[in-house]
Amino acid sequence: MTNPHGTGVTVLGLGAMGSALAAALLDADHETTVWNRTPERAAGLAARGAKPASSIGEAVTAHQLVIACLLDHASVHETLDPVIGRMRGSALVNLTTTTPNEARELATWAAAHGVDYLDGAIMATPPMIGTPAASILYSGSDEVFAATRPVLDRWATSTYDGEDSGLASLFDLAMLSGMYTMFAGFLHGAAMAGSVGVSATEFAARATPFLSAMTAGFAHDAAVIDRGDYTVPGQQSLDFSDLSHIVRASEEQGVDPAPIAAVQVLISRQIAEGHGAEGFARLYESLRADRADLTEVAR
Ligand code: FVH
Repeated sequence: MTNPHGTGVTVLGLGAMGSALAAALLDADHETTVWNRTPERAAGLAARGAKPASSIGEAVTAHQLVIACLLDHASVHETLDPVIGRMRGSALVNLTTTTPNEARELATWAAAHGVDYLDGAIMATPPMIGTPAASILYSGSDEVFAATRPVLDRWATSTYDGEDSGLASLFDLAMLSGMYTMFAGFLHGAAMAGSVGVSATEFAARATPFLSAMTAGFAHDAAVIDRGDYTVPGQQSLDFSDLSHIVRASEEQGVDPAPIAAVQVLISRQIAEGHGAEGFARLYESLRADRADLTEVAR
């Protein structure tokens, strides 16, 4: 599909990530206009051939494809509210991290101003942009996704998750939730080992192969969850998975048991509801969005 938005690109936001995105476009000889709230940050890119816009109005009217890579949802509105009326007919690809509902709000707001909206979630760090290791998820306008692939593919492997603008963000944040919880678990283990003088480096060397091997269990648990039958033989039961001894050991070593105690809460909840003989994957049921008792979970 040819790009009705032309080949030139405007990049708004020249932080670590926005600068990496703009640099990759310059490397691929795209005409690139850049804008940053603090204009000095455009100097390095200008030296490489980018055109710094002298105002946000000039930036969003320079090209019909506008990329936003700002801090958060509020900064997107703060930047574009004054000029959205001048963007009718343009495509806005927003790579700023937002919640799914914030992405949907931006899509609705953009549509009300005649702007096609594609949301993106970057699964990479700035140095990875333009390398095969980078991945970016997209959702929202399929027309913008198809038309701008030659630009998007300069940065990363591009995956389109559907027309619901919130989906890219949802997958991003769901994966980050898994990652941060895993890292918190690792740090808790390191603190336990550290309580007897074991260095974090030594603990990491011992924990990495074990934890890596354990991720093979994701697919098994996923199959159990999707079948909805936690009684399938061969699973480790919740009664067997009681973690109160790890909580106790952590306290005995003077280490805050918060990460493992949170898991124990989920286990205890299922055992209390009579599911102790069922498999560990049943914790999923403790976390389901439709559980009324979850509305007060920490924000
Ligand atoms: N860096 C990373 O590894 C991650 C990878 C995953 C995706 N994130 C998201 O990308 C967005 C930008 O991240 P960043 O790394 O470029 O962030 P900073 O270096 O802190 O730059 C922030 C830019 O946002 C501008 N900005 C902040 N507030 C406002 C505002 N109210 N109005 C206009 N612009 C604003 C800031 O401008 P300045 O401070 O230089 O004037 C920077 O250009 C982000 O959503 C990550 O979650 C990156």
